[in-house]
Amino acid sequence: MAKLKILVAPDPLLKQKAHPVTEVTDEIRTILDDMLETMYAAPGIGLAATQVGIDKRLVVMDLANTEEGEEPAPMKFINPEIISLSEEEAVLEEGCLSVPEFYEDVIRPAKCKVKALNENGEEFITEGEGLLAACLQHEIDHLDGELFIDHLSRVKRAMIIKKLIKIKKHQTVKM
Ligand code: GNR
Ligand code: NI
Repeated sequence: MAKLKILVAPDPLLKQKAHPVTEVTDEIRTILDDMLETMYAAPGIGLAATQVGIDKRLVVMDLANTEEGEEPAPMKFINPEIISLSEEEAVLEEGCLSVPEFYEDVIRPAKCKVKALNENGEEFITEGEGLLAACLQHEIDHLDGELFIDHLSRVKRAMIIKKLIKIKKHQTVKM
């Protein structure tokens, strides 16, 4: 297992549309495990391969509240695709490991249905609402080069990017 480096906006790699996985191999299963390790260490509830500079349509998530005693519930998605979205919308405060320290309300379809492959290359469908729906859409957005701040007003987005650039300028390289 290896912990990967999470890219922080603005980074041109975060704006790239990731390519589908053509074959589910041991290499893919290793990347998914490394992504889970990276996500748990961050900590976060989801992570897309784009965020760790890997150009593949891979997502991991775990929405279990382990602080409340729930067992970890890792989820792995290969080539996830939204197959339906509700007309009804919902607002949820989102954060992102690639937009650290900023939390904003995002309006999205309240429910979604996603088709993906599991780590054995078998197709499955997940249907969700609430945090699961928001997280699935947030992660699939990453694979398409979109961040949650792209759902905010231009003014809010520009303000956040400006602050992130300022923070980066003041950072010294970690050795
Ligand atoms: O850790 C995360 N929390 C979160 C909260 C609300 C909606 C989406 C998320 S995903 C985020 C981790 C992340 O950046 N995934 O891409
Ligand atoms: Ni994110």
